[in-house]
Amino acid sequence: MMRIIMEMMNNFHKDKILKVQQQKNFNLQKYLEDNKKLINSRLEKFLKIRYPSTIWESMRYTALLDGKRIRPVLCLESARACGGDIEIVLPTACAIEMIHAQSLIHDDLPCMDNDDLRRGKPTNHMVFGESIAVLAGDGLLSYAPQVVIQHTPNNVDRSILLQVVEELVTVAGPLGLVGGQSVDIESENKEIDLATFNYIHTHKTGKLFAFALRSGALLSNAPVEHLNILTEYAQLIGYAFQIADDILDVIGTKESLGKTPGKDKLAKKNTHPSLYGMKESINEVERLCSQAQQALVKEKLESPALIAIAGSIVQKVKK
Ligand code: GRG
Repeated sequence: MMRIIMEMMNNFHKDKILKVQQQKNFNLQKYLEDNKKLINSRLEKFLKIRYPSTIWESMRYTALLDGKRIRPVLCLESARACGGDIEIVLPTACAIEMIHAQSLIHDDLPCMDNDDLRRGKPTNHMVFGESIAVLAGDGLLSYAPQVVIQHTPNNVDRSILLQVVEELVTVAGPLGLVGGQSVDIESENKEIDLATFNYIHTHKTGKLFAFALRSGALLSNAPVEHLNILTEYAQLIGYAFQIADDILDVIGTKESLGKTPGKDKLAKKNTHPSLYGMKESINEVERLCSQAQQALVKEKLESPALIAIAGSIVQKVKK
């Protein structure tokens, strides 16, 4: 039954794919590299080693490994698009990467996905052992809001800061990543309905993407229309990003992914390609990213970087 509904939806979506915009005079690679350098230098400072050193080394290890830093980049870019000050959002951008790193450390543990490779290097528990890896995740999770509270400049309205911190801890917890992960684990080896499938995808990925863009806008005193459009953009590309991750798990290599491919099939996970088929999953990524771009254009929110980032998700799966 679920398959029939999905096929009907796919046919409906087929007609709706708008062209994904490509940014001609925008160097996305350089933009991403420059932003990554800035984020890494702040992460280095926030995660400087202190006593007890093993836990800080373990937290630093995964947080500073060579990942894309796409979530903090989105936070910075959201602020730029709203005319905000990058110095104000940098602590929050780093906190987002810490929460992401925590989810990767815990996701890789033997009791979860049991992976020995992440970001092209041995996973945290392979280097530091399981007990320290659990604590490193816990450490990053609780240190992230502390960084936002202690390092966001004092001229930021305290009620806005409170909203940012509240949204951050909500996204990291049972109403966000933890909720998505627990439903995902319970759904392994089972047929699930569309609502459950969407819940997993939006909570494991979409919510942190949405927070990245929302926090950048909130800390820049953006008007509510901008906040809403950036949230919509984030939800769309967040979903596309998760589908792309599912696709790359099938077609990617250990070298290109920096992690073990084929894990979803092994764990009999309900992924977009396993439910919809590969071709339809690629179409869906294109449709979602195009819709995200249209949302920005409609609201006249100018950001060549956000347009290019949406386009790059499509390119990743169409190569
Ligand atoms: C709270 C334990 C716990 C887990 C939450 C987010 C999550 C659920 C688990 C992490 C593993 C996973 C497959 C998440 C889906 C989101 C995703 C596509 C992660 C990979 O993100 P990238 O591609 O990785 O941005 P890099 O290494 O570039 O940062």
